[in-house]
Amino acid sequence: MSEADVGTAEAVAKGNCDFDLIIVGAGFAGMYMLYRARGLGLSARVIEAGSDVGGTWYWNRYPGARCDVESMQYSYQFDDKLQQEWNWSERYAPQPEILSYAQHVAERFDLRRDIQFNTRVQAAVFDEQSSCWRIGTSDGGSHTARFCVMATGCLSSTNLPDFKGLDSFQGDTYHTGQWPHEDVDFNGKRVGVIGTGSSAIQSIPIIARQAEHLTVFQRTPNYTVPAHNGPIDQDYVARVKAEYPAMRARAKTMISGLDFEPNMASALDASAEEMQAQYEAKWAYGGIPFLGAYGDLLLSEKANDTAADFVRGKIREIVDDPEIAELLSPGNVIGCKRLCVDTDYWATYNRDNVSLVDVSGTPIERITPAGVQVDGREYAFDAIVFATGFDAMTGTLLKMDIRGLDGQSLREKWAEGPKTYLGLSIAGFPNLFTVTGPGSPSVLTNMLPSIEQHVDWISDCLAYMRSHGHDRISPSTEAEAEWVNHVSQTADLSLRSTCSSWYVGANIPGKPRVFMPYMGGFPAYVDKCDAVSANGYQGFALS
Ligand code: NA7
Repeated sequence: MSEADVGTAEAVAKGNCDFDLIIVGAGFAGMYMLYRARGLGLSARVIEAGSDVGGTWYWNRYPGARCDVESMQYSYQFDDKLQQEWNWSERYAPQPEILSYAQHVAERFDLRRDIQFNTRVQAAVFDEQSSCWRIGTSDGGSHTARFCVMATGCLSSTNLPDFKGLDSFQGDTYHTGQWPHEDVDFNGKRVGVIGTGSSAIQSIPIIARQAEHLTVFQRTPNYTVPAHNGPIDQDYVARVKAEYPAMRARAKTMISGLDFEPNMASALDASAEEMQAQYEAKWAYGGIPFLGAYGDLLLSEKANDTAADFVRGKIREIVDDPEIAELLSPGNVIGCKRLCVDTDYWATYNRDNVSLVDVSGTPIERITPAGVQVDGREYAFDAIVFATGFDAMTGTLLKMDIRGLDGQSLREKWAEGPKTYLGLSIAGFPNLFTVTGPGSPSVLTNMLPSIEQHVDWISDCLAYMRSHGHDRISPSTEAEAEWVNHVSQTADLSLRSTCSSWYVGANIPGKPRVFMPYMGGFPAYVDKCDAVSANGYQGFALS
């Protein structure tokens, strides 16, 4: 769609926009933004590519898909009745339940009437004369709005590597991030899974139980810690519900935005016995809090090695075949890539119907009509599952043709990596906001509180603009450059920036290698955002 095709000529000529706000995406960010916009009396329209709400949890329906944040914390807190009335069934909520929760929120607040489903935004162009964003959509439609909020998610653009012969495969293919809505039955089938990231680690144990044979193609082994998932403890639920606001407040003081008790001591000061006991306790508790075993696990390689060694020991303990255990053992920094949380992942390799193919030295050569070819050998399958991840954080934004002042495109602006002010706004793109955009803590934190913090900040900003008679806001290039610099310097302090992960865009050929999320932690980030708004939106030009 070209710029000329986008927009309502009449509205543009009048200097009016069709809506105060267009929100792109009806996941948790878009839904809450709509709720807040309505509360401010603003007219808003949400445009959503899927046929219903839920975002990430609408698309990622693969077997075993589950949140790696505990249920009682992975929910909205803006409405106490909502958090009191909703009941989670498991410690870690499975995808269908999170999707039901999103649907419940949509119904409870009657959100769907302002959401246009099955429509993808293709272009967003700022019209300088009218100060309206003109949004062009896949159905050929267009709308104008004073403000545009990109609530497009961090992991919403799937990555399907450009394997030779991809289209030649005669069997069924699936991507974990675009899973069909119908049940997929692997019973009696020969299945290949490509990838060993979080999606693969969650789905492999379940596919293995169904398939006649499962072959996993692993390029880089990954660290995972058991979830110890199960039915949620009702006493715990009652305790949390009795003190939900206090728990939420505690979580906000944590770097991760998660309420748990990290041990801030150095691993290097612990004796071998203390360390073993500490890691065993964390392993028994399960999940991402494992990385809170010591305060320096992501700061010192020597400290990190102690945790990595412990997990490698667990792999050797669980996996019967020492050669397979060795292949499954990651050699890099634990927590550098996002730590995975699993149910029976390592033990799955003890099954007779599961094999592991190491493609680290001999990449997948091609997809053939019968299956996958590696090192001259063909593996035949009835189905191939691509668990190959996402073009994270920037992929979805850059798929759209977003143009700001002077027709500058976001693709040009971000050619060397994303540049934002606070991960919320972009110099040269007035009245455009990104929820959990690159340069904000986003994926390094519990997403729900981070989403709410961004949406609240944007809502307060819109209210401020209205009360001060402003209709345009844009960050200065200086404020943006300073923030980009700060994000990059902060990333350098942590081991997280040292490996080839999707945090740095290393999984996408040609993507600039930049650590995208902000590593400074949730509390420091919130303080910065609050200081910016308290100082009359410091770093922004308002007119
Ligand atoms: P990830 O974590 O990006 O994992 C993708 C996996 O696919 C990973 O093991 C990749 O290996 C592998 N991959 C990608 N391209 C290839 C090729 N060409 N050949 C072989 N293997 C390949 O995505 P997920 O969906 O699992 O998880 C994303 C996030 O969702 C996760 O971090 C949680 O936050 C939830 P590589 O490591 O690049 O060598």
